[in-house]
Amino acid sequence: MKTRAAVALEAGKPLEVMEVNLEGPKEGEVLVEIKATGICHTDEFTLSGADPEGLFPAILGHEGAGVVLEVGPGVKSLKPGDHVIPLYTAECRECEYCLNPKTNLCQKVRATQGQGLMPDGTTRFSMLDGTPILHYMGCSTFANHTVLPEVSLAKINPDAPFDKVCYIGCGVTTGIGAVIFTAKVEIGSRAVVFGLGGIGLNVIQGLRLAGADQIVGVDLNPSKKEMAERFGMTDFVNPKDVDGDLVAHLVELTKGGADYTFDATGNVGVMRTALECAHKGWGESIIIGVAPAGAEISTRPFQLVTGRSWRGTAFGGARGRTDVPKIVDWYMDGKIDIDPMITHTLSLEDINKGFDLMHAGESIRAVVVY
Ligand code: NAD
Ligand code: AHE
Ligand code: ZN
Ligand code: ZN
Repeated sequence: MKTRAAVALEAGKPLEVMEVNLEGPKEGEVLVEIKATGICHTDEFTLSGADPEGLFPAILGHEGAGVVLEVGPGVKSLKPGDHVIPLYTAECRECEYCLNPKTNLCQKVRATQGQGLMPDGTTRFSMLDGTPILHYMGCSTFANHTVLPEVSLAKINPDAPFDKVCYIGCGVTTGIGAVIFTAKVEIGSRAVVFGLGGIGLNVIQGLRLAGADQIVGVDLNPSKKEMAERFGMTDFVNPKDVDGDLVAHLVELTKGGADYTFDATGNVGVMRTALECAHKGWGESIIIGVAPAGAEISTRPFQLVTGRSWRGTAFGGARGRTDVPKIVDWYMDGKIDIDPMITHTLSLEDINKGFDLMHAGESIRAVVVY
């Protein structure tokens, strides 16, 4: 079939919206009509050329929601008409990783996914002249239709609005999951969140759900303060307004250091600050942000010797097929809020405006509706 897609032809160039060829689903695969997709900072990261796994030409996008149109041979858990959210972290429920309760990093399709290919080592997308186009993060939601492995799809409540729950495909789950599944934050905790964008706001929302007493937000952009307060931030710190050492300021503000800190910026300097303002003896710092190729984190080992822990999380530690449908239900039941964070809705033709809004710090989430 033919479908419309925004294609990343090369790093650092705007996406080009065009008609592309899409082959139907093979064994264990599913054809999905994407109804809406968010634009995450990680799409920008890969498009910029900073991603060591970035390959071109590719169809980016990993924060979508849509409807199953067709299933390939052997697919048992999905049928045409099911509403689904694509998963960049699959859940096969049978690999060594899925069977270990300590991780959500299913490896069933990860190797080929990182090469922009389906599990059989081929791509389903091509240009009209036949040039192959690569998949991205196993999702490619910047196409109106896409093909995914069955294990990379979560079946969700059919009443859920696509233009809102697409955000659960990455930002919402990553932020809330980092608090609930990775850090397992306790009632009464003090926390510091660095970066109040599409991920950091959901960390804040997760901290409020978990019953944290103090939720400090840190951002260089003061326009992020209002929305963060709406989601539960109790204190705002703009590093530009702090005289002297930021770590010392945050330790004082949290009365000795935070129980939990979260980096949602991708800046390795910020990651160090986040570790060092965690409480001596027990503070945990969770890295969510994705840093560019070649970047490295550093600190004095004494920071760890004296009881702080440095951890990381992918997709908030969520097991997609199990947890994503539950998070959709939390939204449908009013337990979490998403709508105010979707600040812009665009057509596919205008997708590059979504990247411009992100660069200008004007959007939280821009969502493309097909
Ligand atoms: P975003 O652009 O919406 O938000 C980033 C925020 O960080 C902005 O508000 C910006 O002003 C702030 N910021 C930048 N530099 C800062 C600094 N030095 N100090 C304080 N604040 C600073 O991005 P997003 O969509 O929220 O993504 C955040 C990060 O999380 C990105 O690196 C993204 O790639 C990553 N991410 C990781 C996962 C995962 O599974 N680990 C999932 C999604 C996104
Ligand atoms: N490809 C990059 C790393 C990118 C990365 O860390 N991706 C996160 C999800 S970001 C979503 O917005 C992730 O889940 N990583 C785990 C995984 O298996 O990819 C690089 O540095 O090579
Ligand atoms: Zn993302
Ligand atoms: Zn698995």
